[in-house]
Amino acid sequence: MIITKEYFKKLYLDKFQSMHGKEITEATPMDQYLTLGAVIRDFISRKWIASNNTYATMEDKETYYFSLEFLLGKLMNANLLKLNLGEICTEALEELGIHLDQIEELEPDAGLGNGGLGRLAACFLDSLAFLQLPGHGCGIRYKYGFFEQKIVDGYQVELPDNWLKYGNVWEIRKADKAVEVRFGGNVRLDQADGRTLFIHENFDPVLAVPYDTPIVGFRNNTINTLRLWSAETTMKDFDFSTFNRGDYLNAVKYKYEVESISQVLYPDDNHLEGRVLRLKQQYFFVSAGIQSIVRRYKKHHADLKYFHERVAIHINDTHPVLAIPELMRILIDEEEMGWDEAWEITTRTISYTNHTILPEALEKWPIDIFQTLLPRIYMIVHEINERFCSSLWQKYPGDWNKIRSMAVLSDGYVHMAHLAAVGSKSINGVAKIHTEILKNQVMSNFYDYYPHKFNNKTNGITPRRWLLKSNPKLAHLITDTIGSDWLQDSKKLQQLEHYAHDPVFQEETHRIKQHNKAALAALIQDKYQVAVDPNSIFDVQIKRIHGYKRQVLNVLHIMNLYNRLREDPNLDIHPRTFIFGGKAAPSYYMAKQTIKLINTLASVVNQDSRIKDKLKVIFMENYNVSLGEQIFPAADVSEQISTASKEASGTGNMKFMMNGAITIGTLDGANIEIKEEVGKDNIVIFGLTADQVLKYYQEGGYNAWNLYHGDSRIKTVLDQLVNNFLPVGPDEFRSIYEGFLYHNDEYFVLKDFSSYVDAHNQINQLYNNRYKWLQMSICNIAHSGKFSSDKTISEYARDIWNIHTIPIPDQP
Ligand code: DL6
Repeated sequence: MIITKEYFKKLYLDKFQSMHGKEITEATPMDQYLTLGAVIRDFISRKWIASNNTYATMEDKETYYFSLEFLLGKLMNANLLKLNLGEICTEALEELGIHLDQIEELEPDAGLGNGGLGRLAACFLDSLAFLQLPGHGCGIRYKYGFFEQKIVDGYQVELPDNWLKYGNVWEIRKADKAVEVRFGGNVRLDQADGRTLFIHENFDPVLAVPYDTPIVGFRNNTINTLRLWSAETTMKDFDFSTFNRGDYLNAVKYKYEVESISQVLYPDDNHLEGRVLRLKQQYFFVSAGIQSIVRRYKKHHADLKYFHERVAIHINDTHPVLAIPELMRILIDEEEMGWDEAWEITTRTISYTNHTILPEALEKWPIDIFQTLLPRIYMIVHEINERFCSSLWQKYPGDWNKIRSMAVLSDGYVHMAHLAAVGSKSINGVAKIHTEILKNQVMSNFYDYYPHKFNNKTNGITPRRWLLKSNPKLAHLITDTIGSDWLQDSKKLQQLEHYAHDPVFQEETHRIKQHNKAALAALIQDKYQVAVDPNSIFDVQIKRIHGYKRQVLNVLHIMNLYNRLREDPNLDIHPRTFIFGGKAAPSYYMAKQTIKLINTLASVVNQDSRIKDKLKVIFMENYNVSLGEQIFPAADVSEQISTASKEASGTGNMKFMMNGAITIGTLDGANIEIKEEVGKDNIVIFGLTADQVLKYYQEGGYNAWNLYHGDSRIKTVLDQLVNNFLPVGPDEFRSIYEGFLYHNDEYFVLKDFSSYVDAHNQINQLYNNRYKWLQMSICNIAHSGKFSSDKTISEYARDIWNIHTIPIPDQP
């Protein structure tokens, strides 16, 4: 159906009246936003129903991506793009005196994730729908998303992210699909018909209510579903009969406790948060999700023994690993299946991705807490462990150390990664090097035992959001140059290689980059009253603040550069603007001090007129998906400087590359594959390799003290942290200083300092050769298709899930 401007206007006006019951002239911006959301939803609804009907009746498999995090960002503009309604909508609204970009501003970011892992889940959903694959998300509808970051006096302050304050135009509450999830209580054994029954009693019931968000396919008819669960009480509010004697306070307390399960996202990645509430969250959404999948399966299929032929369940890291015992529980306790058959089905249904090798992030739960909260699930995990350990005994008789190191239950803990490895059919890492480290170090015993389960799936990003939406001018230039096929197949971006040396294309690319930089400079001026020159090199590090990501290495290099400029203000360098953004986990002291350090340095450097504007430092507050969409297109240099071996993959590196930034990076995570793809001349690599780092760790580290004394640049910048050079007390950054010298520089910052400085000098030289720089930049864009999440998801679909393209028919 052709949608005309007039038709769109009519839809909008009708919807406005029916929703708000007043004249359009009286509309508030929020009315306008909500109306447009409802109009777009109407476009989606028919396709959504058709997609669900098609999936329900097809003879094929669906996949469910279970994740504690989905970092979606804003959806309005993205949905308009995907429905190909952007232009018509903009023009129609203009005629009504409404500016689309202004009302889009009102949409809150759906920030239901911490960073890489949650954003990856969002890109994967986008690609599933793009590829017309039947694949859905399952997670938690947090009332409060990832906290809002304010910078006060240079420090991070956390504010709640009340993203649902004005409702959510995209979701639909499905109260009729609610299920009960049970916590606590005890399990009584009984016998019936020669079977042992496991009767869970005295539990606390929690009602899991699903809210469905449509995941719109790009210019096709597919609409998949992201189902997010919200925790509610099963009783009616203040149902005093449940609380004998009308115990008002206990009723309120109980309601509060139940609702707290889906209240807030834990703001920590790469670090285990060992609170019971977190375990509750994990079981809550997993149990609700699996119950609803089994229910849907049974509606259309008679026999559960073919469940794994119709359903694939993927667990995004170990957070949803209780999917394994929960599916076992349902098959055994509710569907009366025997253990062996249930285990066969479960282990053919579930697959697992590992996203980190940091030991502090590997989940384990004290057995007593686990058993008290989930008594029946614990019994199942116990049985899984018994059977697994006895099969280990067959293979490694007498090797107790090995068996203990692999057991699901050992040393008083439930080891979630071990449970995932035992109960999944596939275990994948997220970049080649990461998978190798998993196979050869972190999970080497499991690799020895289950070699067939291990495989690599290098991460990817969606080009719809990270190029088409965030950098429309570049997207248009690409389409004008090579045609629009790249929108359907991002590998086609490679054709841009032919234009890497073309002066006209180079100039156009440059013009767009300058436009994007000017827009970011204006934003910086507006928000922070700092003038940054769009002709300076925009050198960007935006990601979570973490020791291993080494923002501090970036800072030490800036301090060194600043020292050189102070000594010689005529130093021949191209002016640089260093831009940082990222949130620290609220309880991570060193990360918070790193933010304070960046802001302190910025306050010194930005005011120093002696250095003639050759250096600026900006910390951009509250980095989130939407801010990223403004920053990636404006970057010249992408900082990917983690300690080699520590960054599983990284996906920011791919977003920068797709927008033409040059990577300065270590041989870590997906940087290695980016280098392979663009060639060594189109990336700047420095620092220790993963093998060297791992060897140092085995040997107990290196001697940072000697480096400090042996390199005057290092000594100067470290001393400047504690000698009143910065306008803070001498102890403000002492912990950072001592981390290097007295705790032996855990992340090898000083060890990599010298080669990092050299790499930056190389960046400076390269940038000064505009022809060479633009050629490198275009080469990066051309090769970024390799890192499209479409490619990644095609591989998951083919190798792990065995799902297929299911086109959804056109709707009248
Ligand atoms: O796989 C997505 C993303 C990787 O790109 C990052 O390298 C990695 O640090 C991140 N891992 C986590 C760990 N959370 N847990 N568990 O966020 O995953």
